[in-house]
Amino acid sequence: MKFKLIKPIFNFLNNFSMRKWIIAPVLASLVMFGVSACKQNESAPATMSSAEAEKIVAEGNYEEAEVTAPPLVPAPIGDRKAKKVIIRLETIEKVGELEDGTQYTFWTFNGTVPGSFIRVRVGDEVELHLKNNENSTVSHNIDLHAVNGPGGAAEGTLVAPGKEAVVNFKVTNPGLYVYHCATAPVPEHIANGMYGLILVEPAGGLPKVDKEFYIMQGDFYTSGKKGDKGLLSFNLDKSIAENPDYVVFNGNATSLLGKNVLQAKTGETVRIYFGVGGPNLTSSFHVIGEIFDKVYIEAGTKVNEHVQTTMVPAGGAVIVEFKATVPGDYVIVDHSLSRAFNKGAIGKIKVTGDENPTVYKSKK
Ligand SMILES: [Cu+2]
Repeated sequence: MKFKLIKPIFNFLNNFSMRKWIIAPVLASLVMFGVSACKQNESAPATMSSAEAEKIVAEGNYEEAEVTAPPLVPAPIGDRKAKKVIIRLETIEKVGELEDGTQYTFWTFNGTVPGSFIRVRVGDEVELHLKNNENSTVSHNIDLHAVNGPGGAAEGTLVAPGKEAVVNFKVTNPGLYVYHCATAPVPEHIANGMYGLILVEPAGGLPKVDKEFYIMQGDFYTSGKKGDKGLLSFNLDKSIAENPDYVVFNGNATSLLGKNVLQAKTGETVRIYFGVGGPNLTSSFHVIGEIFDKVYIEAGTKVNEHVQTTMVPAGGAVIVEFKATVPGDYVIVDHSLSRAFNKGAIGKIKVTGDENPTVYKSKK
């Protein structure tokens, strides 16, 4: 999805060390609100006591997590200790484009498809604020697959337009997890673009790489057909039949093409955090001309090596790594290739640098 105008309003200041003096009293109120809301709902995810909340605010021992729009990811966590982090997401309904001239009313987290990339580490205490923009037409919530708790926090975050919910959860398992809206009818909310990724780094962090990118695949079911101009809407029958008009990366058929191609240099190691929002299709994720040196299988802890294509389920993710050794254009696809060449699931990584004839050369 192309996003031109809306920048998340919660990124209003950059320097948190100064900002916390402004936010602390507000935060104290929000934490107390969250505690009180959770107390009324015994099935809500883990809460903290009011004493704990006051202690954290008094000590200033918390951090506003940086979140990023695709294809960017926040800076690595590295070896920092577990701590309390605050994450702010806002559900925003907005018109964007599936491709040039083809408009669609996306439902989003923070105004992008996929939603903001969240990066935390195992052991962190997360205080998640989910606001539903006042211009929304329906309620939304969030189910984070990284959460141990009813609905992955969905029950505790269901919010009407103009309202905000706060939930607290402990990050217990490392890995890369999908989050998505889980408000009924769930397939429609997801089909409109309501998904994203949350990375939970292990203690000590992930191995260092030179480049990191964030890509999610989604299938879109419209009232028209691919390439139609104007504003299209969601089509329920096509969604039930699992027959999308568009299958795209990052919400738009050209999100990783043209001026948006990903860039790397020869010799650099590249890591891609890839997820599938769905709502229906799996992905046969492949980069033409590259071999994944490492694949974190199903985005868990186990690593496979020397993989050509990795299968990613709807509501699942994978972490892949490769080294860029030969300059050129490398095409990213769902290797169910009609989706790539006819429905939009195609992107590109451009590798620049010196030729490497010992690895590859061509002569015509
Ligand atoms: Cu929703």
